[in-house]
Amino acid sequence: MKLIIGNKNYSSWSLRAWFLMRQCELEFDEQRIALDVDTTATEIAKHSPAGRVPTLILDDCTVWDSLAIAETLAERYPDKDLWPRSDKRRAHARAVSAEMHSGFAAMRSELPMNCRATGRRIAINAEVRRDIDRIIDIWRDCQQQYRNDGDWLFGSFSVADAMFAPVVLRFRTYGVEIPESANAYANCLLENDAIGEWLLAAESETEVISHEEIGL
Ligand SMILES: N[C@@H](CCC(=O)N[C@@H](CS)C(=O)NCC(=O)O)C(=O)O
Repeated sequence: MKLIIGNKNYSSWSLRAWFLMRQCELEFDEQRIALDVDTTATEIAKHSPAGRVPTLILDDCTVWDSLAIAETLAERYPDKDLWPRSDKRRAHARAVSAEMHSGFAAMRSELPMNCRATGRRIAINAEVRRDIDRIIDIWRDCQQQYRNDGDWLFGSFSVADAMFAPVVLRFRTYGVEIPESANAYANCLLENDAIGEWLLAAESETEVISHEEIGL
């Protein structure tokens, strides 16, 4: 199968699908399409009717949208436990993943993912603060319930960790101060080999998308 992604430096939705697949040791080819250049729309349209990345090309069909990709992979590779096995835990993981997927618009627009930038400072407005606080609550709640089973949000790695991975990178870029417990989760993610691989590739990219370059 092949995963179509955008720039590793900027494309947070691409990171979600890519990280999930890499961390779960699914074999795939990847094709990167540079975002925000003259050819972007034409190149993406060759693969995705929605005109968005990530898009997953399977032998028998094409799936676009990060959450649909996660659900399709979870169905096709049940042995990989992409979602937690316990019904209750899986429902919780689905709820926070959907919340991430459909929400946090303020944080996503004000703190764009920019992997290679660090030490950026921005003024955090009330809406962004609310998003950050809610994310920290989600992580704390998961840690209180499942930490005994492992360092990931639901103990073992799941789709939920892929969904929140770009948030950790945003906090890192903009130096968002987070409580110790949230830091422990962020560090678990930042020390992950697949995330390290993604960051290295992001650093080697040369394209600059000026409207994503926020903060001093
Ligand atoms: N809801 C979609 C969002 C995908 C999305 O917005 N992707 C952006 C890149 S991160 C994109 O493809 N933008 C197209 C463009 O910049 O032309 C998902 O979960 O995959």
